[in-house]
Amino acid sequence: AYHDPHCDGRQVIVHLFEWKWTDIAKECERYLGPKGFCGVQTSPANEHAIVTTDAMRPWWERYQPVSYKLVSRSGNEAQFKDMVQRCKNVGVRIFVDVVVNHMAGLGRVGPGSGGSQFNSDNLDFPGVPFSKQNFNAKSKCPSGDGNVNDYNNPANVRNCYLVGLTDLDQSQSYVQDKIAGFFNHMIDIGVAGFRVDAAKHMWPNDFKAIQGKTKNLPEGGRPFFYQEVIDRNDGAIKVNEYFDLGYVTEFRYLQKVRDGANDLGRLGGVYDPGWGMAPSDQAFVFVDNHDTQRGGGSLTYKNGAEFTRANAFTLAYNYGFTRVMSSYYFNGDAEGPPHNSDYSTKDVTIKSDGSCGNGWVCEHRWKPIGNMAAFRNYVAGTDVNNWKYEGGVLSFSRGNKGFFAMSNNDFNKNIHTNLPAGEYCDLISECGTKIKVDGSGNAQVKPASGSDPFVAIITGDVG
Ligand code: LAG
Ligand code: CA
Repeated sequence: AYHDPHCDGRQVIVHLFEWKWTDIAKECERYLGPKGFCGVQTSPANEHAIVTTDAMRPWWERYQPVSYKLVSRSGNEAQFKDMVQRCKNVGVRIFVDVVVNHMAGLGRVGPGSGGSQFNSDNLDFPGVPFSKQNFNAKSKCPSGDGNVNDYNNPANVRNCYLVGLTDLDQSQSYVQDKIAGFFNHMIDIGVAGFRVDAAKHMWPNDFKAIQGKTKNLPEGGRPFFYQEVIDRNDGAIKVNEYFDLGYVTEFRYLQKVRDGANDLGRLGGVYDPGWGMAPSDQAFVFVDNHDTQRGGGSLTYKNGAEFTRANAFTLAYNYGFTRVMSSYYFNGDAEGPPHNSDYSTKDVTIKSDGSCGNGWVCEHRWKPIGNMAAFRNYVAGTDVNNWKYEGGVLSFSRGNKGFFAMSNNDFNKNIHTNLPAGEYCDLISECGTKIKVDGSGNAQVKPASGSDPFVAIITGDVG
């Protein structure tokens, strides 16, 4: 019920981490719409704490909610509305990261990014309002220090404070109403769905009750939900507890695709039911996210070619619903987005070669990544066939609609494509080379450029 992203069959979401609403609106119009992206995952849109103590304006202050007013480091409500509308106009939907497991951490005080006062130690958030009785009481949390510290005990994971963040009691009707009201406000504005932060730390039935109070989209249908559930076969909480509530993040995929990007033959096993991985129609997959790129053992933009292979493959293959990470360059783990001297976030600038400036990485604009969105859209619903790993080149077809090949280095190889005879534009290089398929479906396959050792072709036009 919560698995339709409402983007006309498009298949790829990009997380524009820490981007301002004004820049996201422009990116929808100038790049994401034309390239066939389904949507954008935004950073949390609601009011958050302003952290100047442990670090100066770290990115993670946005995971410390203060109220559900739409005023954040990315912009105000008017800018948010303008973004949602402008993106929607070019076929790109907005998916908001919602942080509703908790409010700001102990020790934090107001004002927040929207000017609301609050005091975490007193469990007082007048901007909602939430007060002491709306939070999980110590008596419900089986943990000596009140923090989550035993992943083998669901009550510990879900009723205790995650890294000191004041834990809301979502079993209360009042709390559910406030959270659903926050979702409904964004749905009224035109948002199509949500990434549910820390879903693992909320009881599935409580969240189900919140969804029950959430309205349909104005155009009809249930909002899209994907639940952040980190399940690496390392505790009591399993992804399948959340299948009814939307897609679930599949973190075992990150490890599988990292290992495969260095040893391409292993990519055939990226979906491993033996590991308990979610089936394709439940799995939300990605090469990295904003947490794992800061020490989660995943590939990141810093890995260059391997990271590019992992992403191109993810989009070419047929497992899960896909998200691409789009980052800013960073050294320290807490470092916030590129900023001006007053700590306001810098604009995203676009250079003449299409790459981004001002400290933004824009992985989604790397050709073997961004140009694969159209491939995935076109071949959706087809099987992976003709899997072949030979001479360092991995290739496969998607039914008789698409063909993909990649290697660690340049290549030039005769391969069966499973496509009808014809001359097809390579999508990766934006038709920098054409691939000629003969009457038996074979082709001499050579990338347009040896520095981007990928080829992707489809039998029709890009979206
Ligand atoms: C998530 N998913 O389930 C987010 O993806 C992740 O980025 C969030 O942690 C986490 N859950 C809570 O929403 C991030 C940082 C933490 C940070 C937290 C709150 O990874 O490091 O904790 O956001 O801002 C910070 C400090 C802690 C401190 C805590 C409370 O790093 O030392 O205890 O704030 O004040
Ligand atoms: Ca909780």
